[in-house]
Amino acid sequence: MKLYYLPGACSLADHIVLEWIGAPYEAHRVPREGLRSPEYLRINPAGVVPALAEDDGWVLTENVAILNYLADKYPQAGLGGDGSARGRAEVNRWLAYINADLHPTFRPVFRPERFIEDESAHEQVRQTALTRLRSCFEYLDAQLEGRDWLTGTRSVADPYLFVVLNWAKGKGVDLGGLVHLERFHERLAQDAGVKAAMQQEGL
Ligand SMILES: N[C@@H](CCC(=O)N[C@@H](CS)C(=O)NCC(=O)O)C(=O)O
Repeated sequence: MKLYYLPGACSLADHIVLEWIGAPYEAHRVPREGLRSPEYLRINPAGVVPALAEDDGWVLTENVAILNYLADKYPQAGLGGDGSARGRAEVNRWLAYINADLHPTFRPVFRPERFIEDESAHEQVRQTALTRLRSCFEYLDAQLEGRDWLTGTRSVADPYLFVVLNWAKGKGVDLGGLVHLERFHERLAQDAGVKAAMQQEGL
C-alpha cells in the first residue's frame, strides 16, 4: 500500500491510521507543485491528496473513502466503530461533519484568492471563515465532553479531528475555553502512532 500525502494535510489522518493499524505501507510525499503533474493526475485526477494505491494498481481517492476502506480492510484494528451498524454510522457521522462542513471552511482561510479576486477583501473573507470555524469546533468540543474519542471508542474519525485541530492552531482559530478539544489534542499529540506519522512527514 502506498499513501500519497502533503505534510500536515488531511492525508495525515490516513497516515496516522496506517501507523495505528501496523500493516506495511509506503508514504510518498507529493511536492505541492507536483499535484497538477500528468503523473499525479493519473493517480488522482482531482489533483489533491490523499490517494491510496494498492500493490495491484487499484487506487482509492477521497479521504473519507480511504479511512473507511482502511477500517474495513483491517477490522482487527477496531477503527470502524463498535461492530454494530449504529456504531459504524456514528463513525461516519463525525467523518462526514469533519469532511463536509469543517474541512471546507478552512479553504477561505488558506486560500482566500480562490473565493474572491479583490485582495482588499481577503482579510474579511478569512475572518468570516475563522468565526464559522469557531462554531464548528464548539460543536465538536461538546461531543467530546465525557469522551476520550469522538464516538466513545477510538476510530478513523479521531485522527481527522486531530489534523483539523492542528490547522486551527496554526491559523489562529479561537479555541479559547474548548477544554475537551484541548485535552483531546494534547493526548493525541503524545500518541506513538501520531508521533511516528508526523515525524515521517517532517512535522
Ligand atoms: N475531497 C477531497 C479533498 C482533499 C483536499 O482538500 N486535499 C487538500 C489537502 S488537505 C489538497 O490536496 N489541496 C491541494 C490544493 O488544493 O492545491 C478529499 O476529501 O479527499
